[in-house]
Amino acid sequence: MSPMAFIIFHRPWFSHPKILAQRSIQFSTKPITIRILNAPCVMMESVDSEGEFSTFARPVVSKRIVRASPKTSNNSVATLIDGKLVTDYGPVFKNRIPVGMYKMDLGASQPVYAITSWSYHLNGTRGPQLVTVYGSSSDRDPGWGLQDAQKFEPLGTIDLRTIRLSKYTAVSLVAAKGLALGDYRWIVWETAPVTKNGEHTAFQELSVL
Ligand SMILES: [Ca+2]
Repeated sequence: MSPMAFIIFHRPWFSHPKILAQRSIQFSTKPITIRILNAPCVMMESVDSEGEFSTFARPVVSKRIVRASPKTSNNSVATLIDGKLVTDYGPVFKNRIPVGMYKMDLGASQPVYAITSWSYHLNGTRGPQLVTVYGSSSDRDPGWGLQDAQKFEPLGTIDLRTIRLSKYTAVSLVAAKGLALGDYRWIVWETAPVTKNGEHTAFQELSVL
C-alpha cells in the first residue's frame, strides 16, 4: 500500500457536498472512477526548489502578528511571515516538547478560505508536518487554551509523517469552492514532534487567506 497523508477534518461542513468533477483513472487493466466533491480539502506539494511550486503561489510578506508558545529557538517568529523559504530551522520548538503552538492575529474576524504552512526538510527529517489547525473569532487574544471550545474551533489535522518529501513542503486546508472554512480572527497551528528523537518541524512560512 502506498504511503498516504493522514488527514482529518473536524468539522462537518456539509452533509451532501456537490460533485465538482468526475475522472476515470486507469490502473493496470482496471479503470476506477474518482469523484471530486465540492467539500473542504487538503492540498499538498513538495518540491526541490521554491520555483518548482506549481499548485501554490509563492509566500508573500505579511504584516500580521505571529506568536509562539512555548518559546522557540533559532530564527525569529517573524520569519514565518517574511515571504521567504530558507534552508534553516525557522522558529523551531525544542526537541521533545510535546506541543508547540503558533498563533496568527488576522486583525479582525473575517472569512477564511485557506490556511497554509511551509516547511523545510532540514537534515532530511524536519519537513513533515503534524499539525492541528484551530480558528477563533474572539475579539481579544484567546490565549493558548485550545481545549476551550468556547474560544477555539478545531478545523483539521494534517499528518505528513509517512510521505516522502522533497526540500520544501507546502500544505493547506482549503475551503469548498465558493465557501469559507469559517469566520475567524485568530488561527493557531498546534504542532507535535515529527521524528522518533522528538524533533519538531522546520516551519518557514504561515499564511491565511
Ligand atoms: Ca520565512
